[in-house]
Amino acid sequence: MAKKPYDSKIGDGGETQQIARTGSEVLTTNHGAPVSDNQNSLRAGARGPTLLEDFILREKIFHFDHERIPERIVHARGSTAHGYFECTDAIPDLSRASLFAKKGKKTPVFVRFSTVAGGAGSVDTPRDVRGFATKFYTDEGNWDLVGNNIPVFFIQDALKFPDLVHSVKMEADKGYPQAASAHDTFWDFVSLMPETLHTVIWAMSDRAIPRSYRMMQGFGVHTFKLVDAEGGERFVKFHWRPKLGVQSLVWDESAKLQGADNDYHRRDLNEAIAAGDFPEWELGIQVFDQKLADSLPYDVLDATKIIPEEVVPLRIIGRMVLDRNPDNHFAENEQAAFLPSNVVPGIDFSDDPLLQGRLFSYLDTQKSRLGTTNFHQIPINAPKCPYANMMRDGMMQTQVPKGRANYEPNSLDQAGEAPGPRASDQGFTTAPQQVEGQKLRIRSETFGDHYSQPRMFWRSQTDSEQAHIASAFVFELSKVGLEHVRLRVLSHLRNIDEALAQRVADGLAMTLPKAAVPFRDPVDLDPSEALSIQKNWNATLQARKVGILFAEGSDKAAIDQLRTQIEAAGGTAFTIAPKVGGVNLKGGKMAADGQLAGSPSVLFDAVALILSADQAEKLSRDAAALGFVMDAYAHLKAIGHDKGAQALLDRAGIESDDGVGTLGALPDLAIRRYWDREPNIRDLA
Ligand code: HDE
Repeated sequence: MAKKPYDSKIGDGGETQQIARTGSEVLTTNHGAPVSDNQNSLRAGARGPTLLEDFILREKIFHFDHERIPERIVHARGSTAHGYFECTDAIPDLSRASLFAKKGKKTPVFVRFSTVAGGAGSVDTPRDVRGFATKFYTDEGNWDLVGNNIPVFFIQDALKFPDLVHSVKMEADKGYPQAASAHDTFWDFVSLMPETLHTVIWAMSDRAIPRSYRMMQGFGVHTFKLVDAEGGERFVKFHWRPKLGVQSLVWDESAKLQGADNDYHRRDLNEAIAAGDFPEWELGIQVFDQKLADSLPYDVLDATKIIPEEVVPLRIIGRMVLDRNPDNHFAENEQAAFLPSNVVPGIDFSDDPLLQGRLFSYLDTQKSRLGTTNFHQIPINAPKCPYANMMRDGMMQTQVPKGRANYEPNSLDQAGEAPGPRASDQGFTTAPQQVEGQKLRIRSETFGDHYSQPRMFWRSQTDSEQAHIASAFVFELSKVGLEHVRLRVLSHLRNIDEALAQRVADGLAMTLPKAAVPFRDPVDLDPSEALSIQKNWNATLQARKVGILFAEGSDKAAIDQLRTQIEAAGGTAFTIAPKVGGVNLKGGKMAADGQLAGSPSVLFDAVALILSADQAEKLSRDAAALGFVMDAYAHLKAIGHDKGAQALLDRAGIESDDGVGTLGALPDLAIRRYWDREPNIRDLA
């Protein structure tokens, strides 16, 4: 074949090769015209100007120029997956929702996990609340449960949402910090709005640095209603419980992960699903009536409050399995539109003022982001059940309705024409509710206690978790330049817990100010075991990743054996060597999954060192190897090693403890972190 100027050169041999074409599909323009040359624009002569008539070039560049759509104002960075919900305990007595009607009934779902503050291209592991939005494609329409991994929210009234978001996003003048709450404006706002404190203390806890999307709880946050076939209604709160249990990172690790792997959570989700290791959650409900609501010392319509599981236990009614990765990020992530107003018969809203505001906001935002009222026709958003109405036309309309019945009522059927859809007795009905009162801008006094629940949260944590919370406050406030703001935060912490306030003040080297004057005096609520991650740790190797460091002369049999043991226990083994291509070992040659400098130990839950004495000596003078070991130790991870690795451990200053052991012990050690080690290696507040 004659060479063309656009033929690419490959290899060193100077041979040329036609750009690979696979498949038999013909490349066309958007309007279907076949394209003969996708390498050269139309020119007047080989070195002359490009011609305006080149519709192929113009269409391609025009489309490219408009590829981006506005990112979400919050929750811009997200990761998605498809799967199904299966009802495991039918509740027709509580709700007429068809997805809960029968044990074993499956409903397709689509989930989007997200961070809140950062832009779409930001990192996965900042300290932040995580979104947990689920779209159930039920046979009576889409139900979107648009929740978070923290069961409470910062504010009580939707009117404050723009202020909250402005304060946490990059500061308006500087354009930084990206994806971080550790700056003046956030702490200024929250310290002036004590209703934020409950969510703030959750955000300062390890809940805000999850290990994996697969290891997060999800919460509907608001109180909703379940409505049965007779119209009977009860209050409900929705909870997702991960099968793997809740696990979190430690702060230094999450900060370093931002350099090691921006896509840490997205990759974890994608790889797990691709490997057939399908993430799973249970759906639990807390159901209660008005009488119980009236008996509580807080208002169930206040989204800054939880109802502890010890007060209203969870009833598990289903499970969700995510078993399919998206094929296309844009179509199945950027274009996904979740709306809390998407409910189905059997599920209804409460009067929570934050929820009421959300019902408006999400519909509105889709028009701005997706550009058309017809965003529901985009495949990811479209119901999987039949839908029909008399809404017509608009930008990007893809449907071609037949006939002229675009109004109702009509009598076109009497003329033999299709009359179009009609409302049905079985349709969505709002449960009747007595509403009266003066028209006022007012907040109920029952929303006025801002300290009791943060106190309950603090007192429900282990010593180690409390130290993390206190240290997180110190870290964040250390980045706040305005001293009066730091003092104001301390004045609130005194009302939550004096010891917490004192620790944070000591950590900042500040003197405690007077306590803030509470609107309502806090009360001591019983601590709730369910609120601690460490007390509920699911000790398993399932979904945990072990990094195995080896080098020239390492014992191949030991590597193979460890890998087999880890995989048998449900974990993943990842090998790391100074060179990836393959090194000579005792017992054969082996390529590594990752190169040492690009595979720091923050990427793993535990590490193994399988090294000859010579190589351990050599690596003990290599910063990447030392960092690998020191970080694993500092991040409270199990370390298994053979005798040869001792020189590296010694140089890294590793002291033996329960988490440091032989290679044989590692699979058992790697199921948890070693919180007891922490006071020896980190100065916590
Ligand atoms: Fe959102 N929120 N939000 N939010 N939210 C959005 O909707 C909003 C709130 C949550 O993966 C936006 O489509 C207001 C609570 C998640 O696509 C926007 C208020 C909770 C997601 C919006 C709240 C959430 C969003 C941005 C106060 C937990 C991501 C783009 C009244 C229960 C969904 C979009 C996804 C997204 C508004 C409060 C969770 C602007 C006005 C409370 C998980 O419409």
